[in-house]
Amino acid sequence: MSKLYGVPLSPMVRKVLLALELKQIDHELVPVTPFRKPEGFEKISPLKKIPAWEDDKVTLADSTVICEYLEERYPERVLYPKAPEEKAKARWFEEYADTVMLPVLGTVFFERVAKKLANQPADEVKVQEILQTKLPKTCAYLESQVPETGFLFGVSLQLADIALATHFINLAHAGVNIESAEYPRLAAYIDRLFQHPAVAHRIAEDKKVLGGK
Ligand SMILES: N[C@@H](CCC(=O)N[C@@H](CS)C(=O)NCC(=O)O)C(=O)O
Repeated sequence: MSKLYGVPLSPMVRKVLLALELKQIDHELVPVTPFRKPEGFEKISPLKKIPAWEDDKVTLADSTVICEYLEERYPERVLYPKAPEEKAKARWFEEYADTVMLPVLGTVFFERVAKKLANQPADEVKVQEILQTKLPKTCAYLESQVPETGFLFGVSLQLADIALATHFINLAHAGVNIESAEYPRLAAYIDRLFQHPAVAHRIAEDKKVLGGK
């Protein structure tokens, strides 16, 4: 059976999990956390990061690389737009999520939630700095990009939406919600993302792990 290495609370692992769920691809989740990586993990993930993927044909690292592979190998439920200009834009959103949202939103989650799970103290000074300086810039940019209705490329949820959703899920787990008074389009778009059944399912699964923490 194909294997996904990682844990569902990692935003990049959740991105792949959502793609697997939408495409209904059987897989086994092999738990690997950023805090504890198995001996020899670099043979599967050269940068020792999660997620990594292993199946009968390949071993791959990086959520974007894995998702593009899944799209080409399992094209039944399409997760990227077809038109080249839209597909390029979708890839841009994945790149933006990876390069900007992971260090900004991901750090808030890491400090407040992941460290708590690992019994380590949060650096709240770092969190406040991000919330006051970096997060507003990210939200302002996304406010200018997201549509008033539906998802980024129409009525169905695609990979670009998932790439953004996964970070907003973790931000919400860290107790930060995007205010509709400040970012009306973005807040409404996030509501639509969170109401999508696959996304809602992942949030419910996360809450089982997080419990009362
Ligand atoms: N560009 C990568 C980023 C992966 C990444 O940074 N994963 C984090 C967890 S969300 C990780 O494994 N960090 C551990 C480390 O950097 O050693 C992707 O999209 O998969």
